[in-house]
Amino acid sequence: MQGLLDLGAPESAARQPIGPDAWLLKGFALNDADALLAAIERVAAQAPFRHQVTPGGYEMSAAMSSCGAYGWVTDRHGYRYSALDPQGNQPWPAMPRLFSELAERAAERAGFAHFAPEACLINRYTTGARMGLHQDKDEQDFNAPIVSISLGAPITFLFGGPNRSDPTSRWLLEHGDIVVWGGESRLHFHGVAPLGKKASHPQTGALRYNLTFRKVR
Ligand code: MD3
Ligand code: FE
Repeated sequence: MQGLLDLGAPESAARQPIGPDAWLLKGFALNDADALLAAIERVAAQAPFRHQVTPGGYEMSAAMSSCGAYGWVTDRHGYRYSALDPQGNQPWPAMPRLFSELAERAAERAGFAHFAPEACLINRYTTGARMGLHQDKDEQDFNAPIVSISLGAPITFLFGGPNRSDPTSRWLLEHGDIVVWGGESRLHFHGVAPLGKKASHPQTGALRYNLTFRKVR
C-alpha cells in the first residue's frame, strides 16, 4: 500500500461529470503516481523536454515530450503527429505499459471500452506556463476519447464549448487526477490558466506534468 491511507480501488471511486461525455476521475492515478513520475524521467532521458515553436512563431511555454508510436510536433510548418522525434530523427520512446493500462482503465471508468492509445503527449509546466484555449483536431478519429493525467503542482483547467467564444468553466486539476473527454466534448475548446506562483507539490516542487493519451489514426 502506498501512502498512509488506503483509498480503495480507483475503479470504485467517484466520477464527476464536467461536460457532455467528459468525466473527472478525482485521484484515479494516485496509487500509481510515484511510478508515473519515474517513468516520465525515463522517457525524458530518451526524448528530452523541449519548447516547440508554433506555426505563428511563438515558443510554447509548456515544455513537451512524447512516447508511443507517435508524438506531437509543431514547428514553423504546422502541427502534426510524427513517428519520429525530430530531435534526433529516432522513434519516440515506447509507451510504458503502466501508461497505456492506466489510460485504458480510466477510459473504461468513463464509459469508453477498449481504448488503445497510440500517443502519449507529456506537457511540463513551470511557474507562469499556460496553454491558451484550443481544440485538439490533429487526430483522425474523433470517436476515441482523450485521457489526461495530472501530476505535481495543481493548475486551473479551462473548459469551453464548441466555439472559441463559448463561456468556460474552471476546474482545479491536482496530483493524481484523471480526466476523460469523449463524444461531444472531444472537440470542445480548452486550455489551462498560468501555473500559479505558489503552486507546488512535495514530489515535483513547482512543476506540473500532464500526460494526454490519444488515438491518432
Ligand atoms: C478537452 N493539455 O495537451 S489536458 C493538450 O493540462 C492539452 O496540459 C492541457 O490541452 C494540459 O492538448 C489540458 C486536458 C485536455 C486534453 C485534451 C482535450 C482536455 C481536453 C481534448 C478535448 C477536450
Ligand atoms: Fe488540448
